Amino acid sequence: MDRLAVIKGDITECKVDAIVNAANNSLLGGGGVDGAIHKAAGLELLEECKTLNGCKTGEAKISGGYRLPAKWVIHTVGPVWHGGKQNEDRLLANCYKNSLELAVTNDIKTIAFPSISTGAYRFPLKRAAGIAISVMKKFLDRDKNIQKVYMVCFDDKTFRAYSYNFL
Ligand code: AR6
Repeated sequence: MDRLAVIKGDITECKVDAIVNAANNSLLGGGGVDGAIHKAAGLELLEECKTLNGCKTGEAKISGGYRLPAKWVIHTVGPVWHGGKQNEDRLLANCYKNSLELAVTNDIKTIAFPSISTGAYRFPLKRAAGIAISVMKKFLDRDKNIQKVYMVCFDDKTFRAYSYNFL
């Protein structure tokens, strides 16, 4: 699968058409990768996000990238982990699926994802990695529009989890 790569790095520095943000339902910013993306993009991103009317868990919305190297930001909201019986697996899969679908709709060819829900939202890392990689592989198998998907891991533990599932 040469159209999918697992890398270690900072997603705000990725030179791709779109980066994905692990946002919250308000889309008005927060900590973690969300905070880093807003900081790097500048206040205009927040201004545009105010017009998007939030986002439901598992869904995705698109904005400009402003001062980021990426032209677009796709905002998706992962599930908060509540033990696994509140549809968390499906909602996480929907984040990846809906973000990729929105990318295709907007003619985006290269896209970078962070590890959605595995920080503040406490989704178990190995389980999240399995879901993410399987959704991305399945999507790329049937859709030929997207040229490259990067899974961008911020730390070693995350990198190991996604690399393991990638093999
Ligand atoms: N580049 C790539 N990955 C990053 C970066 C970065 N610059 N910074 C952090 N990560 P989290 P969540 C990783 O908590 O669990 C926010 O406050 C981080 O190490 O950012 O979906 C939102 O507003 C972890 O592996 O997202 C929501 O309220 C991964 O990104 C809430 O957190 C996700 O961690 C969403 O929580």
